[in-house]
Amino acid sequence: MAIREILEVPDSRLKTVSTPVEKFDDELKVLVEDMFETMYDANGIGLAAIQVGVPLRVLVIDLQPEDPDAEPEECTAHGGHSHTHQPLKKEPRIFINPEILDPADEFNVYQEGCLSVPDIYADVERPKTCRVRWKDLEGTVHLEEMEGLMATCIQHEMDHLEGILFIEHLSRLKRNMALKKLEKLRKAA
Ligand code: GNR
Ligand code: NI
Repeated sequence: MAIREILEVPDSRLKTVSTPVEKFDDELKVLVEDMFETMYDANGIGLAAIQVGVPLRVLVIDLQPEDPDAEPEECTAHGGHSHTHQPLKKEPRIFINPEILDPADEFNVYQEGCLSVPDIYADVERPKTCRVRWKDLEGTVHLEEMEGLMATCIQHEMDHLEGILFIEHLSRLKRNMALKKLEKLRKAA
């Protein structure tokens, strides 16, 4: 397992249209493992393979819902003072060669972020629900109706497979403001 480098704008590789997986082999399993490790390390809820520079139609998602039954746990991770929070119940999901079917006519607005556009958040409108067909690591086909954050997230990830970033859904004015802000944050860092 390894954490891989996440590509950031304006890296032109993020504009690649990714190609379908044809070989369901050990190399694919290693890619998926590394993608999960990279995503968890970056505190993301989803990751497309192109974000680690691999132009294949592979997505990982973990919305990490809080486990309501779990005991709060002690945490001293962030520089000293101890506090408690609910531990996260991991719910890793793998989507290979995913396709979106029947996007709803009704739209939902969600404030999105992207690991490839760090520290920028903006409202994006997308179909509220959709059906998704995909393959797992064994090549078995699955079909499921998605709603809520999962519908939003999988559509954000599907965009990556077409070389599209969430900021491309914004008006030119808002997109330029976001890119200027990113430039400024980078200079300050
Ligand atoms: O971590 C992420 N959060 C997020 C929030 C709202 C909508 C989509 C996302 S996906 C993003 C991780 C990422 O960049 N995936 O491509
Ligand atoms: Ni993203």
